Amino acid sequence: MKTILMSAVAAVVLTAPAWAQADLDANGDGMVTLDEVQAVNADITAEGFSAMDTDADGVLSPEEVSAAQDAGQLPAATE
Ligand SMILES: [Ca+2]
Ligand SMILES: [Ca+2]
Repeated sequence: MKTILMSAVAAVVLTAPAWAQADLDANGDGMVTLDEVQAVNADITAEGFSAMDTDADGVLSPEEVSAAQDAGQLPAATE
């Protein structure tokens, strides 16, 4: 169990460098949906989400999350 957990953590670190959106990505699929954003900050509207979703694919990539955090549109990582 511990080995599996460590492997999962290592995989996340290797595939998603320089973004700490664990608080946002509730299901751990590497992308952040509107539902996941609103679970953290219910004040974020669909319009606000669209503004952060710069490539308009309906989910926030690590880069989009980082940009939104830099712009103050999302809460910064807590770790
Ligand atoms: Ca997700
Ligand atoms: Ca996107």
